[in-house]
Amino acid sequence: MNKSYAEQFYYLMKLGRVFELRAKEEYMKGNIGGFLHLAIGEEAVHVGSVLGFGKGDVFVHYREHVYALAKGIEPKYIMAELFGKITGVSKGKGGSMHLYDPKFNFYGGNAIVGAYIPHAVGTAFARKYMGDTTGVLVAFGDGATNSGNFFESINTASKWEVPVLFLCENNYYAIGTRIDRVSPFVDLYKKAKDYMPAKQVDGMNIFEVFDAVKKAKEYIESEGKPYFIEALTYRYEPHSITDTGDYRSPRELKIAKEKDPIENLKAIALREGLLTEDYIKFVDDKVKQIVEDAVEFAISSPEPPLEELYKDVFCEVCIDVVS
Ligand SMILES: Cc1ncc(C[n+]2csc(CCOP(=O)(O)OP(=O)(O)O)c2C)c(N)n1
Ligand SMILES: [Mg+2]
Repeated sequence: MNKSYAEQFYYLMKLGRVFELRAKEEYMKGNIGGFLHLAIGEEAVHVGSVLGFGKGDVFVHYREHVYALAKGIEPKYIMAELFGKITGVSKGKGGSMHLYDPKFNFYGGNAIVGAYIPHAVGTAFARKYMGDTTGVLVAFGDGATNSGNFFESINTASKWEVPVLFLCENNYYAIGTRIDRVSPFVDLYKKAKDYMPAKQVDGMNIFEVFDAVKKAKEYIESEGKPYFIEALTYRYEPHSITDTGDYRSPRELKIAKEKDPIENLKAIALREGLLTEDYIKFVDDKVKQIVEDAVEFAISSPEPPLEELYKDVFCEVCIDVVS
């Protein structure tokens, strides 16, 4: 592992955390409406997978702010989207669950559990069909692995040899339902292992996530076949901002926080000489400023004008076809 990666890991994980904590504050003030799902605690999976995957399309769920930041979308456009402003990445019409920017190969942001897994398989199939070997990354939760979309996708990707990396974030809960209440086994890579190579990694350790994803990417692109990774992780916040989270004991939360992915990275990187205390301080100050600027930008941006209401709702080509 080189220094430059460790620096990017720290910068993006810290940016993600500060961004989300600030978004929570703004939600409480009433400046952000709708839903807000925070990924605090899961940053090693979100940042490590995007950087490990490198170039390629990414499809994710509704807990996607950190994925979007890691893909390179500017924080101010994400914050403005949360505020419902026209300068937002989806023109203020998508909100927190629908961040989307094809310029960054970032295809969401999807509110429906598991619904976009087949989209990722279809996209990877299309790329392969057209002679492009670039693989596709799709991330989803433990809950999504109980859906029909998930099983249909792993079946099709395996049979048709589609280069998709399936990344399951096992944070043990689907809203308030613990995984052992709804799945016959809790090691979720077992759901895919008869279809494709499948492994489990420590999702609180960004080095482990990064390495596993990088190797998986090499595999899917050289073989043209799928791969499955289960990352064990934990979300510190309740499912969404309107959830009480009281289905988890304070003790369970405390134990999870002892493995904090940012503290974990700091400890390893300082020990190995990959980060310095000065760099950490520099990043801590810088991300605070970036996030404050993003909030300022969001507050001062206008709301979408009325005439935007029906734009981007239907595909223009499709409208031509049916009219
Ligand atoms: C098809 C569908 N069913 C139910 C819901 C309601 N819902 C939203 S999030 C969620 C839990 C998903 O849990 P998981 O896949 O583990 O992801 P996590 O929230 O833990 O990241 C549910 C049931 C939904 N959005 N879509
Ligand atoms: Mg979950």
